[in-house]
Amino acid sequence: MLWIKTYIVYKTSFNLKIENFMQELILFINPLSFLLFVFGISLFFKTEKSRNRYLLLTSLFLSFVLYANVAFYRFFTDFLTLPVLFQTSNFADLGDSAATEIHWFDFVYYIDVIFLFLLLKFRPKAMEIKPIKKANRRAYFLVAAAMLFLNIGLAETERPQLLTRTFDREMLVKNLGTYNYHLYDIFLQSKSSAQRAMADGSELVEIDNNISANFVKPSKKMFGKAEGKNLIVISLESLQSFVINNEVYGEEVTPFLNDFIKESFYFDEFYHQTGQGKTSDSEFLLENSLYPLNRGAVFFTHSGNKFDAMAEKLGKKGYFTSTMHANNKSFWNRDIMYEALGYDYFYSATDYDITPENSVGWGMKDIPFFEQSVDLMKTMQQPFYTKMITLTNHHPFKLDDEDKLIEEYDSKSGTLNRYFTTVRYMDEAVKHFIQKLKDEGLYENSIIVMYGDHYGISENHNEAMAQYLGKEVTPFVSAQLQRVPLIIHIPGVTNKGKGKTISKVSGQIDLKPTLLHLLGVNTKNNIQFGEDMFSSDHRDFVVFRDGSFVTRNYVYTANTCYSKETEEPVDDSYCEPFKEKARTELDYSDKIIYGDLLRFYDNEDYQKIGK
Ligand code: GP9
Ligand code: MN
Repeated sequence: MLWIKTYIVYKTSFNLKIENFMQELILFINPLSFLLFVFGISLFFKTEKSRNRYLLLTSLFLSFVLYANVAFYRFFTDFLTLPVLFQTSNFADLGDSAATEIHWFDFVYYIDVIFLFLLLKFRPKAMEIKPIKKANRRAYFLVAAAMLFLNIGLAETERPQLLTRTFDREMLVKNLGTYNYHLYDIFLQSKSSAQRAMADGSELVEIDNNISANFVKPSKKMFGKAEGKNLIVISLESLQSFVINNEVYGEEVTPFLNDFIKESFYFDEFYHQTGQGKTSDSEFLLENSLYPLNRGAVFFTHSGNKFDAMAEKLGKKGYFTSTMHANNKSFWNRDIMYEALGYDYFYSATDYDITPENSVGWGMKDIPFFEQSVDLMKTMQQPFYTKMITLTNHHPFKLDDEDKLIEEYDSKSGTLNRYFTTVRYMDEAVKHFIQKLKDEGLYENSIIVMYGDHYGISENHNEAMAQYLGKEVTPFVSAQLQRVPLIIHIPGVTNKGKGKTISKVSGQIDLKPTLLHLLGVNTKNNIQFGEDMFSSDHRDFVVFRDGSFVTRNYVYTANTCYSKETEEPVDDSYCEPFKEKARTELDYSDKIIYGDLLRFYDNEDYQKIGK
């Protein structure tokens, strides 16, 4: 009964997008494995009375969990997570809103429990069963385990890396079921709580000393150059540098950006440093100048941490801070994480007018997204900082015919072939956006920063990529392909042809100090691993999340040291001096996140030990 009820609740009380038969099937079977296990425990009970009591209480408890999600969903269109329940600041809001979302007719959510209760009371005979043999019990649990593996197997084909990447709660619930999802959530939470509990402020001292010793002074010329201006950061989905100033069959892939670069600072040796958390990892880097994690998305695993984010700092400086992204707000746990980063507001799917006509693939198309965003921007208090996240240039790179502005490439990889067309569309969208900013009078008082969030073409497409590039994709070339464009436009500084290409080896970790310095905010005592990219002291060095790194002359990847000049392997000793630095940085950053060390930063005890 609970199984079928859960499925009915899925279909009636949550808004789960089901795209095909397989997804429907997974949804249908997903409560089963957990319920079989939990109710299976009753087979061990010696007396009928205790067994029945166990069944009834378990049904009641699980129905309550399901119902709590329903009530929460009514208000937040999201599923419960432990951090949400335990974040004290959420609690007051929660209580209030939960109360308004509870109705008398909600007893139907317990109808099976009521039925079970009545049955036990008035027809106990119907509940009698003979004691079960050991072998049968074993067979029962074998079936339950098989069910679990079937479920996980199907989910894995539908959503590869579901568990390691933990994309979205809706996806977890759709694929694993509410009950398993809660178990998984408890597991994630207890793991990070344990690591957090074991940490103390003393670890921060060494890290802090190391960071202070390596602090790079801001460029005198650029510090405060854009003070008081709005900051518009655009995360360009899956945009890699190889398409910039490049063509497909004689047509430019990014005609607008190619021009815009000439009116901006363009960093052509800038790398993404993301891991499994993809877009969210790039946001994490931008905001904190810390590395994301080796596995999983830090947005999910450590949203309860204390951070010292750019959004919060700018907020303190009087900026109105927001993110604009026309997607489900719980994707990458953004709604929760943005609170921790100190954003004032998150313009998500519900703030946009999204229709089937203006959507493709993952959701709202970039052109209408930008258009509606500028309208929202007009209502913002100035100066503002807003981060916009585009969506159309996302795998599988699908476009409606009318949006295809150039021809697809022709190789064995449909993904790469289509990629050029969606990049071209995104370029067009940015062009419209800039025009609209000008029309609305926002252009001249805003600095505009654009960066590619992470790669779009994975190594699975090396063969097609080699065909396009006209050379083999060696590990060296692969590392070079992790370059993403970074464009910084500062009105009055870079316009009218005064742009400049800067070829410093740098990465997303450098964004926070660079941008804060431009806006006149010092970062001297900050815990950060990035360096001001305009400073002449900035070191040519970038570490990838997997430990690979790039220096001015060398690339270290796949356990091999490559010379940038010859693109060939060279003696390991050339890379040796940087290995230690790469390892230490990643290690320190991980320690900060796992131990939630920034919570000690303002703390008096820390001040005593530390400074
Ligand atoms: C989803 C968007 C894409 O909201 O940010 O996520 P990705 O898969 O690129 O991380
Ligand atoms: Mn992305």
